[in-house]
Amino acid sequence: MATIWGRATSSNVQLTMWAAAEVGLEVERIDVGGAFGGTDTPEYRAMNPNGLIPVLKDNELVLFESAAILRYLGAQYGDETFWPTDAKKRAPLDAWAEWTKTTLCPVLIYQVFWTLVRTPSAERDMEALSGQVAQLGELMSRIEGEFADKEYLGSDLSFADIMFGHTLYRYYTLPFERPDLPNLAAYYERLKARPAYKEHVMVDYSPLQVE
Ligand SMILES: N[C@@H](CCC(=O)N[C@@H](CS)C(=O)NCC(=O)O)C(=O)O
Repeated sequence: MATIWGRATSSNVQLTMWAAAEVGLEVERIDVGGAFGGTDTPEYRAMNPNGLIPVLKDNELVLFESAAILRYLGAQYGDETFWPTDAKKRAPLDAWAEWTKTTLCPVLIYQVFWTLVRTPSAERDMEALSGQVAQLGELMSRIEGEFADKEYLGSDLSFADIMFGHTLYRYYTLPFERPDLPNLAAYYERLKARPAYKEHVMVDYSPLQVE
């Protein structure tokens, strides 16, 4: 059995747990990070010198960075749909995975989520937030067309859906106005119907809420 270190409320942990479940890898999750602490010990720093979550241990392999963990799980345990071995099939999926991590998440997680959930209300910059929310809607509209004639980013669920799809629980549950994107909304409904998404991604983040 593999091990993942990281609290269940962390979006980066969620995507690795969801990926492991989808590729059929049994994982024991150990609560560290946030209120649990435990990321600053020499033992933990030896696994991840950044002192961040998640960390995966699979036999002798110890790995940090959620995107690297996701790609490892795909390459090691995923089938041809989840992780196409043909680079020409995998690369267009990877473009959306990378776009999620480098373009979408900085706005959704590190700006909007951070402001609404992790910043005391008296300190929230609501003017900046409204610009960020508008930017977020525009970013989401860029991926809307991907779901016009298919159910997932590839032919069925792939590593790219894990990276992109895990962001949608927060996108659709945070209190802000969203543009009408019917294909994206239908895609989110499909994800919500997956047991592993429900278990690992649709995790109540109210313990992180500061007033
Ligand atoms: N680029 C890293 C970022 C990891 C990261 O920032 N993790 C956050 C949680 S999402 C963390 O460790 N925060 C400190 C904590 O929870 O104690 C990754 O994708 O794994």
